[in-house]
Amino acid sequence: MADRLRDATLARLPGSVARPGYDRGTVQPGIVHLGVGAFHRAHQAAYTDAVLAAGDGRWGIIAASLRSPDTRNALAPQDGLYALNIRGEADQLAVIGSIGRVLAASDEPAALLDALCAPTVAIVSLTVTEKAYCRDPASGTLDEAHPDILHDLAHPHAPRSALGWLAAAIARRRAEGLPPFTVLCCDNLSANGRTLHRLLARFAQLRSPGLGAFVEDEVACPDAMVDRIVPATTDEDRTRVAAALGLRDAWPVIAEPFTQWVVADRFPAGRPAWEDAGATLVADVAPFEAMKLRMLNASHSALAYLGLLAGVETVAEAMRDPGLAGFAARVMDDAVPTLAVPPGTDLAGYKRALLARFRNPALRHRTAQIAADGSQKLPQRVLATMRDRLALGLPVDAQALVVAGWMRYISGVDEHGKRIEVRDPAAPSLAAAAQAAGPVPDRLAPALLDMHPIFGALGRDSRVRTGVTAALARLYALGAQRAVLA
Ligand code: CS2
Repeated sequence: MADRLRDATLARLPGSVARPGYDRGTVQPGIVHLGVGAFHRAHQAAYTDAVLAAGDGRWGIIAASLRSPDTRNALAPQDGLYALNIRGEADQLAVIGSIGRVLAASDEPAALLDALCAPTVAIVSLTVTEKAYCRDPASGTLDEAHPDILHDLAHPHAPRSALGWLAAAIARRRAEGLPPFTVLCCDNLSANGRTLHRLLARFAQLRSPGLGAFVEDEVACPDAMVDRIVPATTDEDRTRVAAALGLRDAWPVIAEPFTQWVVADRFPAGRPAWEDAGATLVADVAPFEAMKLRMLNASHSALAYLGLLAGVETVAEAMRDPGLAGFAARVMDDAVPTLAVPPGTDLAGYKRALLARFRNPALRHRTAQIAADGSQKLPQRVLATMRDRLALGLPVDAQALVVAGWMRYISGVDEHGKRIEVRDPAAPSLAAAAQAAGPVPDRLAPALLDMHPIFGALGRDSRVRTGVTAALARLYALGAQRAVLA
């Protein structure tokens, strides 16, 4: 079996593979990243790698997973190195060196807290997925009954949640007289920085009013829009990448060529010159983020639910069905009247580019991956557009069909009678509601729309109740591929 990718084997990579062009040994940790999944490694870590390569060695990353030790186990024996495989018309490989150390919070909690409290650390960034913020998705406020929040309030020095870790580190830095770090949310929430700031301040306040006020006044949480399609790595990918590297990499990441990062320029403790690596630093991220969530992520979710119900495995495959592809385009078009055009952007061009990205045949982005955690994703992707369209007096049939697709997914059986493995933090209560209602549109739609933390007041709106019930009836009667045409 081939040797493992690590510092000592880097020189053996073939010339075609890009690699860290800097001395990793002299890099200081300036960033702690929580949630070291594939997305972070294909996105922020790659931008930061370019900053290190340009000669600013203050911004090495210590990356931690809060749940599973798998990534630590894969990357620690590789000195944090891994391959980023860009797949499009051409195939490119680069070994990324910005992650100097990988931790698993579950078995190295003291090391993680020390890292968060290192004087050189100026930024803590996060990609922990929507559900890890312990918020009510409809209102964006802290779910104070969340088991992780209750746990972390009872055990503030042995936290489980991202909020718990941030608060523990901010409290210790404050006690030690160190300035706080800037907290950079890189998840697909709306107003992600402002939302995180609100959640963190509330959590800190529940710990102590003084800490709450400190977070409120002293901790900066800039907004950021992050974009790159990153399908989960498969064993086939591992084999292909190892063959190209001539070395074994336990966890390479796969991504599309496109990448975008729009960040609010509010970093009181300093930041890397990410703009030199292609990021856009702006005063206001809001229009970029709304465009991305409501055009890209909304149509992604549409393809995921409707495709999955029809038995379609990947986004590229869904895009080969003219009905589904047309529906994705319609979901994008429907968002447009609700959007402010971000500076330097043309929404028609953005849409064309999105459709081309979705068609990328080299990516196997599974509909099941995108369908997961819908209760946490639909509010900012689809329901926000629905609410704004209703306020503008515009029809909401397309959004209703996406919601209906999610509801049928929740029912746990696809159009071919095949069981769906529903992945959602609210799966138990959703499944109970779906089971009590049965696959009967008139009962299933209202039962799920009554879930207030997901739908809020929108679920009570008669236009929404009528529209979603009708869409669900169409979906059961015709199947997804025909329902999108009706
Ligand atoms: C996807 C996103 O899994 C999902 O829900 O919609 O991860 C999407 O691929 C990224 O946001 C693209 O930037």
